Amino acid sequence: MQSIYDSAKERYRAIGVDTDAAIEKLLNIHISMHVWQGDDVKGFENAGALTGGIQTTGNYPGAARTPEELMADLDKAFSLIPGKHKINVHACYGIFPDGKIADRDALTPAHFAPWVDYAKKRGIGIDFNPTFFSHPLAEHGTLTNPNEEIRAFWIRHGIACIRISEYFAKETGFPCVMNIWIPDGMKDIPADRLGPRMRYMDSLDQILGCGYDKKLVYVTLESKVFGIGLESYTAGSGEFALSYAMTRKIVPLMDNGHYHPTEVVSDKIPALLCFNDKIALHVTRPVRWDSDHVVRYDDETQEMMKEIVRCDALDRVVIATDYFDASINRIAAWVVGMRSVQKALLGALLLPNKELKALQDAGNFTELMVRQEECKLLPMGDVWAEFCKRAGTPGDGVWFEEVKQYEKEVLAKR
Ligand code: RNT
Ligand code: ZN
Repeated sequence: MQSIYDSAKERYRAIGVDTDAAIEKLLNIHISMHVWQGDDVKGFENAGALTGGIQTTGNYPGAARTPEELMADLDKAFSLIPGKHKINVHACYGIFPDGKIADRDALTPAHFAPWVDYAKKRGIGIDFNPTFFSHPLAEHGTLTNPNEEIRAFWIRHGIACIRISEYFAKETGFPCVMNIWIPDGMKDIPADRLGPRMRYMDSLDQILGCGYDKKLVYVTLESKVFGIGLESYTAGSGEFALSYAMTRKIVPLMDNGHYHPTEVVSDKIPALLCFNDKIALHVTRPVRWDSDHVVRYDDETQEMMKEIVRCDALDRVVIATDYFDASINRIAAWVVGMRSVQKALLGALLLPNKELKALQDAGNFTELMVRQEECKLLPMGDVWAEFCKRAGTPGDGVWFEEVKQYEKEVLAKR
């Protein structure tokens, strides 16, 4: 008897799509999974409240409190996510076994050695982020700060992070993507919009001027429209960040929570690909604002992944997740988000993209619409199940049992 997968394979073959090739491709797409979903962006510095205009809400039990707990939780999540991925670490996740916390400008590779051990043992890479928030000196701005001493502190932090990124790349053998995002901005109407941006530009120039190996470290710059308590002005706006990245030949990063609600990153991906060899993404889910809800298999996630695939840009777009929900089981949050990105990628790989483009170019818009609609009800779920099987990962309907078990045995005891 024909298996469910074989019958799905035939349906796809009828429209010219090779499901085995799609599965194979998906198995080789590595997504950078953010560690900060596991502990609500707290880190290991005992820094107190999360600042910088971002917010986690909820107090679901079981958040990781130590590096050991966070790493164990990451392992649990990775065991339920098909394929091999990378971890994305923030500078506030330095590890201080003697309890002596190094300030942000004094962080060294040694403070991240346990992360390297973790990654090496699992054969994965590490991406990195300087942390320009949740710190007493970040209260009135970091890289834009008019106080030169404070600004210099944050420049030193940026350079320290480049050194740590180089260390990650050398040790793991995978290039390290280092993303710069600062929250700097104003709650109310500024008297000077140019000054902070000029200082931001100069600070970034100083950080990048430290000298680093561009083959080991890809510096990305993330833009934003506004943050909580910073509603009127953001120094690192879309225009600022994109212009900076392009003139300095670093990589622009788009977080799909960082635009006006009717703007879509899916449309921006091909626009930026015209001019940039590489671009980077933070995949998140904004609900009315940059709320950082768990990524789902929704329209915009599908549309973004379609653009990456049909622009033939899987090796040019760096995909990372970025969200933090403290109101639900955090392992499930990781797994749902990562699997949703993968489902969206699979959906994109299972489209007859060449044929659909040809219909567009021929001006055959009626048939284009018909075919696009028909593709929606093809048996992608059966291909997804086969993908999970080939990856050796529990399929839908099975993996959540393991999360429940882990919650009972591990998380509930924290
Ligand atoms: C904030 C940005 C930024 C952070 C992380 C923690 O709005 O999206 O990427 O979420 O650095
Ligand atoms: Zn982001």
